[in-house]
Amino acid sequence: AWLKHQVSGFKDKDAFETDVVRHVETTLARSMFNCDESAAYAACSLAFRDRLVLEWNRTQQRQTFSDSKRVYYLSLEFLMGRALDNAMLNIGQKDVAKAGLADLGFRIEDVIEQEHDAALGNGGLGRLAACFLDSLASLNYPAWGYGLRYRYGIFKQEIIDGYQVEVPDYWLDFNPWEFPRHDVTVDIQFYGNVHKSTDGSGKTVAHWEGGETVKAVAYDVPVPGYATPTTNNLRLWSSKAASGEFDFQKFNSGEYESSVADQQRAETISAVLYPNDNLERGKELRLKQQYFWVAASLYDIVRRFKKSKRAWKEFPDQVAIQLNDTHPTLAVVELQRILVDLEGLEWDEAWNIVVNTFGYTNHTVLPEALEKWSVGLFQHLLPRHLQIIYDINLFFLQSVERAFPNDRDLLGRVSIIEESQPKMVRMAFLAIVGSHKVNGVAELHSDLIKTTIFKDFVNIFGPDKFTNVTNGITPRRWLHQANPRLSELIKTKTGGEDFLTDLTLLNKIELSVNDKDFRKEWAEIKLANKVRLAKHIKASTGVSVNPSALFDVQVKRIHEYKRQQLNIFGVIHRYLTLKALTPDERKKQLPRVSIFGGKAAPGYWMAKQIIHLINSVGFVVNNDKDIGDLLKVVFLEDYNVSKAEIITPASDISEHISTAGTEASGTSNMKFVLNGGLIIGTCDGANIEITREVGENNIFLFGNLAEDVEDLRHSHTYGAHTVDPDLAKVFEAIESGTFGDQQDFAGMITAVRDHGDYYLVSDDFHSYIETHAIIDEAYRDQEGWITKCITSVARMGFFSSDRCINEYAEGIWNIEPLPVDKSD
Ligand code: 26Y
Repeated sequence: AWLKHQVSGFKDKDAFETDVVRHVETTLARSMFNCDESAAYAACSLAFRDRLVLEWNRTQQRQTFSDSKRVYYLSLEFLMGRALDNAMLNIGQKDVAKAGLADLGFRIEDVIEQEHDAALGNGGLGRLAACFLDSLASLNYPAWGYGLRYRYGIFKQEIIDGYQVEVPDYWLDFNPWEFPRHDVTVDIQFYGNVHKSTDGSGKTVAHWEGGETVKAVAYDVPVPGYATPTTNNLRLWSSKAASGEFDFQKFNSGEYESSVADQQRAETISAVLYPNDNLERGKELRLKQQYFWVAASLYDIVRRFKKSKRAWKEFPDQVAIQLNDTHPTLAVVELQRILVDLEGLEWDEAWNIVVNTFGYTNHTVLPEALEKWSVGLFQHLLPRHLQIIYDINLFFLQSVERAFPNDRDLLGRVSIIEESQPKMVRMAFLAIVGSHKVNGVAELHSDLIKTTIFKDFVNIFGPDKFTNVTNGITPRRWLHQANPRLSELIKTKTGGEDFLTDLTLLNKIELSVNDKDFRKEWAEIKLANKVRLAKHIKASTGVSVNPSALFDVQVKRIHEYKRQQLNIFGVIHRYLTLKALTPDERKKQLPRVSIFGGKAAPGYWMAKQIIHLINSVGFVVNNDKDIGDLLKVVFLEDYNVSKAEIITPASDISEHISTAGTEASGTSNMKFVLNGGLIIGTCDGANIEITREVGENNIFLFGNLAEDVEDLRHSHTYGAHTVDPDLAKVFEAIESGTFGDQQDFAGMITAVRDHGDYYLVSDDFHSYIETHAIIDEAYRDQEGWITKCITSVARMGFFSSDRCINEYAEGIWNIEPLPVDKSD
């Protein structure tokens, strides 16, 4: 028992307090008399961190000694949010902290609030990576995340006069959750030239020489599992000038300025997260980020493997690497380079290892989001990698030619090099060729990639290489942490906390769907969550909203394909309809609050126009005396993970209304339903599987199907495009200046009316409006509504990221959990 493996938490609240006081007085060098909330946050975090690091070290030792296969999740984005609340809950000692902090004069909520979100991501893809890390640790899988330690995360959004303004997110001022590893560094090379020579045996060897070198420094973040001692590692790389602080030679020879400039240029690599989501811009610095991160991570992974003294062919038995979208695809090339150029393996032997090591997850079919890099840029920045890509392509095309002789069109279509002007490297094709499995993130999406963008590759490699792993979310953060009262209530009906590690146990609450007390408590919790959000709305926008109104929420990145414009046009339609009623008729209407949130990429003009229209509509509607509480429209500034934790539990209806076939999965749809809200949505992404699970009666679907989108688009271009009559009235209102200068919104209208309505806003408008009317009627029947909500939550077990991670582990990574023997 002297080596007891369990989370060594605090014995009691007094032990916790002692540690907090010690950190305030010694680590922070402050006195308890002037300990404010931010110092309390710091000390509380340090106290919990101390507990975590012990388990973290043990976990790493256990994984090393057991010699088991590990998965490395490579993602340019990890949207982690806050760490303290999560750590307290996963260790199971939030109540201890709450009592201890109360003794010291603090409310735990205020202390938690002090933490700056770790916002190293744009949206769904980055948050998915964070949910995966939580599940990997909670399920005791040997796993590491690898990413970049951006000095600036996603920008902070301010709304000024109805417009988005971007402010830098400097989040590293005080971050107790990261550990700099100044001893773990890797030199990363860029530019230079390739020379070939012949070795003793007559073999040609490539040497990549010259260029510039930048240092990668590791920063480690502990990732605690829920109710397990397993604490995995997230390693983030930070860039630094290779010569140390300054180039001393330059410094001493009087070139002080240029030595500083070199240093700054090196540090620029990890300075900022690119804020585009689903829009590729082809910037050199982004390719530099990708190589810097991939090369450092692979060096680290290979170094660890080499310590095991195994033969190279065993590499894929020890290592699985998952590519989160194409952003880390250079890893395929880099591993091949390490094996062939540095380790001297034969090409074919090396390539076998590479392919068996990698898996690739695709997150989009949108053409503008598919990564391509110009051959010229590659030649300049990574000359040896370009040669290797050409060789990979050559051998691949030769194999295609053998299997499908004389099909030149096919060779052109699948070539990793696009023969355009300029020539481009197609990263998705490289990722497919370099991986043993390719997966989409929801059933419809996985079918679509097989029949559209990757169709030829299904013919070439066979259908088994392509698979589906439907996304999931962690119920720890998205139920237990975000909605503690609902979690407590569910616990009483499922017999304990096991549902948090086996979410299918939620089905037990369906037995209580008619239990009066249960339903009453359910409704009270939803109302309390709405009251909380109403307070946040008041504080951040000044608008008072009625918590008993129907809360209709759309929070996600602003993008034309996600169709926030459809939503706001629908809101305008509702406003016009209300205005046309008599005061008596109005009294019979259902009060609603339309809540929007989300960031627009700084260069995405149309997305910014959408934000401006939402705010302009809000300004008019919220101040219209005829309307009162019947309709409020608010835009919540700076939507992020910690705000999602307040917003998600407070929705009655949330909107997942992308043009069918465009949203790969969506994950907030899962979060809203898990928190007892219903969905209005299109037949797209995971909405379809949510419908399968919860039943058609418990979701509000509308709109055209994916299979019809192409024909509809065609009919716009070649036929006369008449706008839906109700939508035409909305346009009239905007154009007559009802919401301010119509010029400000002209682009949104012409996109639909004159430029082919690519996203089918007009085609789906009628069905959208009708469905909202159905929702009003359904909501009036509060008892029926609550039944729908409870039934839906009961059936959401499938959408746990635990299920999802188990599918990856079995079907793609071939890894096993490393059990923790409590009596060890
Ligand atoms: C190439 C670069 C500009 C780029 C950067 C970020 C491209 C894409 C992205 C982010 C994509 C993203 O967040 N995709 C979302 O992934 C989620 C997780 O799988 C899906 O649920 C969601 O439908 C998809 O849009």
